[in-house]
Amino acid sequence: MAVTQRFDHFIDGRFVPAAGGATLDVYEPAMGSVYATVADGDATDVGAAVTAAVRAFPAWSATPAEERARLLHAIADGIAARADEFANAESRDTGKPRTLARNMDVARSIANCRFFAGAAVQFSSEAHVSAAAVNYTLRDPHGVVACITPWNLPLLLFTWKVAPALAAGNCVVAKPSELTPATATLFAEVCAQVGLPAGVLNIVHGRGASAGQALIEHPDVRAISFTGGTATGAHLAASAGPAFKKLSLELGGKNPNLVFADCDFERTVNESVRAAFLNQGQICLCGSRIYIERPLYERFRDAFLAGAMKLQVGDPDAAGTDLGALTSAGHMEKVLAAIATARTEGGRVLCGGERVRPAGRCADGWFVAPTVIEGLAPGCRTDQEEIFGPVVTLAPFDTEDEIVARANGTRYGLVASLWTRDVDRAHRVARRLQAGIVWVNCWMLRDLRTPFGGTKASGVGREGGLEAMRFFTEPRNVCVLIQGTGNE
Ligand code: TXE
Repeated sequence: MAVTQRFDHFIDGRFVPAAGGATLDVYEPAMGSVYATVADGDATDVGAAVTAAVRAFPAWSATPAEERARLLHAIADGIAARADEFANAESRDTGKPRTLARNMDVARSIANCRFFAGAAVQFSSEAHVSAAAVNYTLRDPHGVVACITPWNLPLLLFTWKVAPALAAGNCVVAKPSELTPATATLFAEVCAQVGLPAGVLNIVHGRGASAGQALIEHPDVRAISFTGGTATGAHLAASAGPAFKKLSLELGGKNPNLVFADCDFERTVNESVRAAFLNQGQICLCGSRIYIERPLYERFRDAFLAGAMKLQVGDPDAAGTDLGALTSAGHMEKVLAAIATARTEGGRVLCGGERVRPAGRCADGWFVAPTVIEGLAPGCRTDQEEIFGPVVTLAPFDTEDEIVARANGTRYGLVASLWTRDVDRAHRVARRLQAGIVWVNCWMLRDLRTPFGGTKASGVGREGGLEAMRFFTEPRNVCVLIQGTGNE
């Protein structure tokens, strides 16, 4: 296939190649072939981007919140006007179905920009009044902040970080995943069109170990918002911690899905299938460990299997496709290796378990069939490690205590779902689960005002709503004595 596109950095309002001229290949996962190149940035490019951001900061931070909000709405309008183009680019770059890119990634990205446009003008700070004094808290933007994003939801997570950073008055240097640079480039085009001042948003492409590392080490970068793998998050914390940079880390998950026998059966099965396989299972929120109360086990398993086997795997451009390709060949190999491990651990593969080669143009794409496994013992690797693909395990349980312990028994703590009609149980179990988010009788029902993030190895800090605005600002308390009250 011809290489038809080139994705450059966006620095100081202009698209520029890497200073050293290096590029990386960008693959179309559904075809397994190269379709574009992307700038392979290094410390020189990061330096230029940070310099532009530092220069832009005084004017941007002094820009009235209403004007920052207006620009974020204009960016949202710009994405909406080109929604199909964004969706096609996201689908081609990631391998996900085009309709999913349109209905989830692009729609949520528009919502992210609008939501934080609102936050820019509605953000307020606290006052603490005592007999002797009034304390009030000023919240200033940090200056230059880094937003580092992964390949599974490229535009959705990019806007989830960049929009609040800009809303709070920061200038941004963003580094999208080197695997999926396309929609960040379209986003930069929109920013330039709507008149976002040069240097306010800069995008440096390239590998994590070079461009990403230079970005987190740059002394003028005061805060880092990162979503990605847990190992990379640990590395970032070790690099940025000694420089006392503010860090938000959204990392992996191994999320339990607890199905009680009194659940709304049909809804639970349908939503559990969606939770397991949406975006090819490549969402940190996916429910990959399904535990079913024993009296319901066989009925649930059979219905779940039927649902999984109905899913169409194939060409992301085809209207009926449910699952597209995984985002890289390396990741596909990792997922297939995890399935092999499950087999050696005694797991029975009930469906899937292998690569799929669709007929036609996608025969060399990186597709894996929806895979359902049962029969694994608690504590095995498959029950512990994030697979991040279309692979789910089923196991029965007998008691509430037993299942809470098993649900909590991994190093992760991102999200959990539980399915029951017993309202007391719902509240009781939700309180005991070690997770940043617990969904009851639903999955991935998002309200952008709520705190979003995980505990344990799933991360540090929260995004969403005011949490994001607080992360992207530095509080300064001002204490004013009131003389003459007799309390001074
Ligand atoms: O992500 P990385 P990887 C999980 C999933 C996956 C695993 C590894 O299990 O298999 O993580 O994925 C940048 N300094 N998730 O290795 O490396 C990198 O360039 C600065 C869960 O592909 O974490 C990219 O932009 N930046 C996750 C971003 O970090 C660095 C989503 C994420 O890449 C860097 C994705 C460095 N030293 C994977 N090294 C989720 N929580 O949703 C890398 N990067």
